[in-house]
Amino acid sequence: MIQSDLDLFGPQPQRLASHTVLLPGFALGEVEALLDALRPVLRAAPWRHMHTPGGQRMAVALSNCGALGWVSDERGYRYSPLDPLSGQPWPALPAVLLALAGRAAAQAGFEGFVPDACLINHYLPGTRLSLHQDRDERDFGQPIVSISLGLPAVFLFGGLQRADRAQRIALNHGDVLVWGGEDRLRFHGVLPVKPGVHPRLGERRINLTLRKAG
Ligand code: MD6
Ligand code: FE
Repeated sequence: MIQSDLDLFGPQPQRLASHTVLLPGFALGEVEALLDALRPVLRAAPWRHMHTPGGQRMAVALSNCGALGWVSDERGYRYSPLDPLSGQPWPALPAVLLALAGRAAAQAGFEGFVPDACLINHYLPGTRLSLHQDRDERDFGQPIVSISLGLPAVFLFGGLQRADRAQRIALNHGDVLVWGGEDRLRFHGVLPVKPGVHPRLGERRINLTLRKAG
């Protein structure tokens, strides 16, 4: 059967918009290496809940690795070379993450992507991420590579205006989403994560977004 022959190659990349590609299961072969690499990162830079400039505690817990890390406080959003909790530089970007991000970006048509920041988001069941744009990076010509682990989530993929209708995209364990070009400033968010227990990660979703921030 033609269908089962195709299945030998796994799920195919899906172009969701002109410069946005979902690579289903792209990270599955490297989950253990990624988790091994994240353990020391999270020991050095533990999960924390940051506050928005308006003073709201963010529901998502986060950390960073790489030369720059995304931080938010009463002064605003920005990338910083230092972890405000420790006063030390963020842990280095693990080689396995750098390599995976480069391969995913190339697969999606962005050659030569070398990220310098990885934002690590942690969701418990019920946690959501409200609609936002990623615009704290210096060069919007560079894509973002997003790796999803653990519980599934519904990603809201909107337009360039906050009020634009959003597509709903399922992001599952091991999926990689690459976006850039004219899609780079689309509004997006994550619906509340449904209760569940992931066989490898338990009651959590972890999302890694790799960026060229500086
Ligand atoms: C998340 N992701 O999936 C949050 N931003 O948990 C993001 O905010 C995001 O996945 C830019 C590009 C891809 C993303
Ligand atoms: Fe984002």
